[in-house]
Amino acid sequence: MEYIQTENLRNEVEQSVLAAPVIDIHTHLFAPNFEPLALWGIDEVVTYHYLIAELFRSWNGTPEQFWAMSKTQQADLIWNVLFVRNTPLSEACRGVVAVLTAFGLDSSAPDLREAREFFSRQTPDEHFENVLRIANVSELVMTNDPFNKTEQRVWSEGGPSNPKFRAALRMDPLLNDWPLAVEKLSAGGYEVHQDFSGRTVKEVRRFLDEWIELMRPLYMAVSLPWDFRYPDDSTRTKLLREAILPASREQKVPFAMMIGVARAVNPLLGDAGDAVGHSDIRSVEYVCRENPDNRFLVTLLSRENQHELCVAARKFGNLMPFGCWWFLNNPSIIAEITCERVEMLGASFIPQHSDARILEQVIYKWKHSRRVIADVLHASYLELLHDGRRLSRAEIDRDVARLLSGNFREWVGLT
Ligand code: RAT
Ligand code: ZN
Repeated sequence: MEYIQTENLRNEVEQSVLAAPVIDIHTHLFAPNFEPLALWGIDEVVTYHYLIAELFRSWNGTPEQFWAMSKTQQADLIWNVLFVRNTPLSEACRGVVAVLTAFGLDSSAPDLREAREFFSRQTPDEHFENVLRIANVSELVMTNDPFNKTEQRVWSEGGPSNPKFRAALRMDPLLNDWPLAVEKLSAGGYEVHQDFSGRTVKEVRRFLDEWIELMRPLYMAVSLPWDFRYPDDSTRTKLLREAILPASREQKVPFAMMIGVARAVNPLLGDAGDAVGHSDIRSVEYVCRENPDNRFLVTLLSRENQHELCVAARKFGNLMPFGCWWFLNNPSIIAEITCERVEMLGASFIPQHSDARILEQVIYKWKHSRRVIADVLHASYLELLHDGRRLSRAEIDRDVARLLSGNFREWVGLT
């Protein structure tokens, strides 16, 4: 067995992390045949909602003025304000720069003309493959809303045109807006009632089973508000306990909880108007304790919750922490979270997901995350060498493979 010398360690870890294909376990991307949901191209990249939020830090217009513009005008404005009149220092801005650079485009350009010409020459099927190849993403998981009309059409016609796009059955309407869900379920022929009377629970279960059969999702998922409590006397607890968790258990489809959103603190900004709140880790522990035969994927939005999540994962083998979500997806915070996870959990977690909404974003989100993950692993291995352990490249590759794909594959039973 050949062991790694300290001076070669950085190189070996970096090579390993760059070479390992990743499974991107949570995105908002869609295969090309989900058009118009499948977003790609420069105008989409530049009007990402993270950048819309940043526009209002440096532009004096109003949200009403912004929303009255066409997408092209919005992109031109954001480009001018955040990339020409200011240095694109923020993580979301830097991401656009990295995407342009990956395609050999000039990120210092005064306007988007050259980039628009480039993207208009791409054909979706090839371009999608090309982007996934550049990002070294082997498979990715979409966010699939069974109440969406386009989704219903695509799934009834046989599902994604590209098999690398896997499904996640998103439960938000059901768990976060029960009156609306009752309307939609009733319209779909399910016999459900606001007060849960009659066949309601059975019918919700029928709805879930039918969509699991159709989509073959790798997991079910919900984003939950920061003040989520379990159990309580809400319809959410009832639905979880009587329909969703039994379905998840019996069908062996893990349940993902993404907790910590404060929705629409500034509703004028649309998707850019959400914020963060501290969540209750006792509720996560309660769910895991009450349902030992269920598997959970959990990510929390508040930085202050991350240590608690690591502790909870040490107590519950059915809890898999994942990703540095949304406002946490910044290099300094990814470094901190990944470091504490390695120190408390070894390699038994899923360090990151991209949350990409626009195809090309996987290029920068994974470029940036891989770099931080490599830094953290390097520092951890260095400590291990100092403590006297020998280390081979095969061992590093084994850890990296677990982190970037193996843990998820095993958790969801993906072969
Ligand atoms: O990260 C985001 O783009 C958010 O707007 C949300 O989509 C969040 O990731 C979610 O899945 O709810
Ligand atoms: Zn998301």
